[in-house]
Amino acid sequence: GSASFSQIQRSPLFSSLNSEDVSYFKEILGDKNVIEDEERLETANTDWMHKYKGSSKLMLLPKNTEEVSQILKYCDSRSLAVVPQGGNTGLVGGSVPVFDEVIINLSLMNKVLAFDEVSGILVCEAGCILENLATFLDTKGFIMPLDLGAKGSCHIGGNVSTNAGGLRLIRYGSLHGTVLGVEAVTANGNVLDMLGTLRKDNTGSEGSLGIVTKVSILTPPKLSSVNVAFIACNDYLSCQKILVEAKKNLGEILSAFEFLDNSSMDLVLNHLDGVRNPISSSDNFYILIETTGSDETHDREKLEAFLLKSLEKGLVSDGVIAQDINQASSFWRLREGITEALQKTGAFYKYDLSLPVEEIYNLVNDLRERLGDLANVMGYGHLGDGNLHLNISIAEYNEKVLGLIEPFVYEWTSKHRGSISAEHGLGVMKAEEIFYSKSPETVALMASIKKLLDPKGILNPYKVLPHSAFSP
Ligand code: FAD
Ligand code: 2HG
Ligand code: ZN
Repeated sequence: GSASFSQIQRSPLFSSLNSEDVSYFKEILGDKNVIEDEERLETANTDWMHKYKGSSKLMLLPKNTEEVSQILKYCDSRSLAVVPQGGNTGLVGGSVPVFDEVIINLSLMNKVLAFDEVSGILVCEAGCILENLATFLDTKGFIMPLDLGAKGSCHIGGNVSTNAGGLRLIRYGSLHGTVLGVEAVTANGNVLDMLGTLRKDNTGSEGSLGIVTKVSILTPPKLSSVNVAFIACNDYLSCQKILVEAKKNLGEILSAFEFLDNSSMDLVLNHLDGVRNPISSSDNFYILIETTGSDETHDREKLEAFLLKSLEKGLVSDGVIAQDINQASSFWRLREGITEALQKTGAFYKYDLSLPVEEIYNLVNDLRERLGDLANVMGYGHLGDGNLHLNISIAEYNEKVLGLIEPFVYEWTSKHRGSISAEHGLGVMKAEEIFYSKSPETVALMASIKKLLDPKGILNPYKVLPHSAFSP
């Protein structure tokens, strides 16, 4: 396999689960929310990519904050390590146990608690599925400020804990900005109620500092006019110029700017059913542009004029604007479906990088040159945010090829002052690589915060921070 679990040692400081523990959990949660069933454990132990796999013997399904608190208080006193789990859609192996950590899955905590129709402030439990929240808000005339391909399964608590980015960041900003407050439980079972008051900065801790139990989030109003254009262009320089033009000409209505290269397009066309390239002659790059505004005629005119101008300037070789919502979804499918299509190839390596926009495709080209015909290199992502998703697909996992990719990709990124963890988090995949994008001082500070909030280190061990951060 490609996961580097084999290099990690189980910490001898943690105890092992015994039958008394299980009885205690049954007492507080009820029998049916203490899961020992092998099939269900198999699913909960395995990550979305089927790349990381733990061997937990127990999954707990708390129904409320009080139960989360009781669980953690007990686990802390017994030195039982735990892994908080939301929708288990994470892409860095953060949401599954490495060894036998107890899985605390939040899926039963799925209630909307309050919605203020004037301010747009939503308060809900952490286990709410993102898409369900979006559906709920739709009836009220609002939308979620974030959207991502995993919306049908991921939880808002998981989104907040990884500070997920996604497809609308260019418009609504980072979740840090729209999450107004959280309620969280720390390792010793203390409930921190910071709901709705503070602009709390504990997002992005990936379950290593506490379990998020409730979230308060500012939601934007739903606007009546959404348009999606799908365009092709010949070279990466044109993609950058189109981005600049889109920001200038579409300004306040721009709500997504996504790109994929032709190998990503081929992958999607080959592996997903019912998709087709809306551009008749294939090209090297594709860009999806979405606008969201309040005046259909005005917005559409703007988008059409923008497209025409880009064609005249020779930046765009061809382009289409979706005629209806079905066509718009079919354009989105080509971009959002890449992760799912990759899943259907033999094996893949995944990198989630922030880089200066002008450097993004140089890395893709450099890696392609380095790997030759050993593997297929794909570049796509949130170009408007300077976020490249670099994926390499290969028939089967191969240490030699991995050795050509790492540390090359990390060093390349570090050299260009980028981040090796743009939006997916570090998880177990990149805990040891944190120094490529954070200074030793920053990592030391993160470790001391961790120590303060979780002295025994029971919360999501082996994730986010490197082993060395805890050695004297
Ligand atoms: P999980 O995978 O269950 O957990 C992720 C991490 O958060 C783990 O470390 C876990 O321990 C921790 N955690 C979960 N819930 C809690 C909680 N309540 N309290 C404390 N810690 C918790 N990510 C992006 O940023 N942008 C994208 O565009 C994007 N697109 C994706 C598309 C697909 C098809 C897939 C499969 C994934 C995508 N992701 C994306 C990655 C992933 O979906 C997001 O990171 C998502 O936010 C994870 O939510 P989850 O509920 O599934 O969390
Ligand atoms: C996306 O933007 C997700 O589609 C997943 O963040 C990226 O699969 C990936 O590498
Ligand atoms: Zn992404």
